[in-house]
Amino acid sequence: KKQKPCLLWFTGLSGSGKSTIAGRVETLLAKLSCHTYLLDGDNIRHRLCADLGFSDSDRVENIRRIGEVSHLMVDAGLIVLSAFISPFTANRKMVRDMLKHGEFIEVFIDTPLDECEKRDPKGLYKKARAGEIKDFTGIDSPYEAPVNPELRIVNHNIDIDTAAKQVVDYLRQHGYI
Ligand code: GGZ
Repeated sequence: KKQKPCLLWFTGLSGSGKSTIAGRVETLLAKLSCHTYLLDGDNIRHRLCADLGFSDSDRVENIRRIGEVSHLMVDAGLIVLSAFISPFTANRKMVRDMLKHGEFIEVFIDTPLDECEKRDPKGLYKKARAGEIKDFTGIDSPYEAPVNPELRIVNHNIDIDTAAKQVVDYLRQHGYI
C-alpha cells in the first residue's frame, strides 16, 4: 500500500520533546518502509534560516520558509515531519493553508512549562531567567497553544515510544499509511 503524503507539524515549547518524538516517529515509519524527511532546528536554523533570530517577525519568517519547504516535500510524495516551536496560531494556520485539505497534521506536544524548565537540557531556561537570553518562548516571548490540533500529546510521565506510537496510530487510523 502506498503512503499518503502529509506534513506532521510538531509544535510546543523548547524542551517539550518535539524533535525527540518526531525522530522516534521517523524511525517507526522507516520500519514500515515509509519515505520521510525530518526538518528541525539542526538542519534549518543553521542553514536556510541562518539569517534569522528570535524576534516575532523572524520567527514568522522562519516558519513561512519551513512551511514552503515542507510543502514542496509533500508534493514530492514524502511524509514530512517538522519540529519547531512555531509559537503563533496565525503563523501555523499560514502553513496549514499552504497545503491541501488533510495534508497538514498539527501535533501539539503539550508539556507544561515547569516540566520543560526542569528538564532544561541546554540550560537555556536558566539563561533566559537570568536575562542572558532575550525573547525566550514561555519566559518573555509568548507561546499560543493550539486549541484544536489534530493530535495532542501530553508529554509528561510517558516514554518517547508511547508518544511516538500515538502519532503512528493516528496516521494508520486516518489512512496515511
Ligand atoms: C526560543 C530559542 C531561543 C529563544 C534559542 N526562544 O530547545 P532548543 O533550543 O533546541 O529549541 C529551541 C530553538 C527554537 O527554534 P525554532 O526555530 O523552533 O523557533 S520558532 O519556531 O519560534 O521560530 C531553543 C533555541 O532554538 N532557542 N533562542 N529566544 N528558543
